[in-house]
Parts: sequence; structure tokens; C-alpha cells
Amino acid sequence: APERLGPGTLLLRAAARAQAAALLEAVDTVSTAAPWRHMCTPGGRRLSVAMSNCGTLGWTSDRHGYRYTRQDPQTGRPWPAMPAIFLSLARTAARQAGHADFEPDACLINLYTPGTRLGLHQDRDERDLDAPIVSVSLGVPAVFLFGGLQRSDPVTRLVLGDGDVLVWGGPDRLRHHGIAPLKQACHARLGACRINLTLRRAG
Ligand code: MD5
Ligand code: FE
Repeated sequence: APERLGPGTLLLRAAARAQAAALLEAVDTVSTAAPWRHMCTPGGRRLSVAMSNCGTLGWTSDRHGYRYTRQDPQTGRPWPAMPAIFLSLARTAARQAGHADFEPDACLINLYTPGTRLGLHQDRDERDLDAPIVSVSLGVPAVFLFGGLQRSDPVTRLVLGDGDVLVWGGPDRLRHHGIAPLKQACHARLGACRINLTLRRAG
């Protein structure tokens, strides 16, 4: 049964596991067209997470800031199309959390290797902050840091495993969150890696 982690947060344990092989095949297609890269923060630091995007809009960070673009700045081409299996998974999960018409136009794909981390932050580059966010974890488990609306709020630690799906909406959409440094582990398909899909309505 889905676990409620907050007023607008639902955890669907292993909900994507049956589709993991097809999801990873789609990730391969996307990352062939829009290769993994380490983006820079506006402050000039290299993100330890390697990223790619698919959908109409892709999340980008460089010296000029964070934003969504229609083209991959690295290839000059539009981001690869959103695979149908990403869309159907996101819609089904959002519906279970009470969001009837989720139409994601952006999927950020994050690749973690041992030691990769994602510092505490908020997702606030999207136009409509009322739209939910669906995230899908694949591969080795990671410790998710779930904070509050204030950066200084206490952080809850939660292990996200292969196939876990989370839906954030309403008052939880702007909570601070991050990923603790990935521990060494081995997953049958992904080896030491973790992949996270973050589906958003960005435009
Ligand atoms: C990850 N990625 O595991 C996470 C999953 C990112 C990012 O945080 O920005 O690429 S998405 C977690 C998330 C999204 C939106 C809201 C909240 C968490 N939240 O309110 O806790 O690579
Ligand atoms: Fe985030």
C-alpha cells in the first residue's frame, strides 16, 4: 500500500520495478542522444551527479544560472522525446496521489555513482508550482534527505530502493531535499549506479 510521508507526498514502494528493464532501455536511448554530463552551478562548482534530459524542456545549470531549455546546449539539438513508458508511469503514479491530469513536459535523469551526492535544495525552477513532481529510483539504494520548507528545518532520512516511486505535491512540493553520498553497492542491472527520473511540468 502507498505510504503517506506528508500531506502531499506519497511513496509507492517498488511500483516501477516490473518495468525497470524497459525504463532502463529508454534511459539508454535518451543518454545516447543527450549524453551524460556534469553541469556547473552558477557559482562554478561541478555537480557530482551526471545528468541528461528528455521531453520538450530540459533542466540546465551553468554559470548563468538554472533554467529549462528546449535544446540540449551540448548538442544544439532538441532534447530527446519523452519515452511513452515514462509518461504512463508518471501519470499512473500522480493519479494514485490524487493528481488527475499530470502532463509532464520535462524529465531530468540523474546518474549517481559511489560518492555522488545532491545537496539540500528546493525544486523551484518550474512555472506551475501546483503541478506535482514524480520521481523514480532505479538501481542501488540511496539515502534520501527530506527536509522542510525552511532550509534549517530538521531532515528525515529515508532509503529509496530500486523501483520506488514518489509523488510530491501541494504543500510538500517546495520542501528541501537531497541525496546523501551514494554508498558502494551492486545492482544486477546497474552495477554500482543509481538512476533517478524526475518528471515535472516545467513550462
Ligand atoms: C534524486 N532529484 O533522487 C532526486 C529526486 C532533483 C532531485 O532532487 O532535483 O533532481 S526528486 C526529489 C524531490 C523533488 C521535488 C520535491 C521534493 C523532492 N521534495 O519536496 O522533497 O535524484
Ligand atoms: Fe530536487
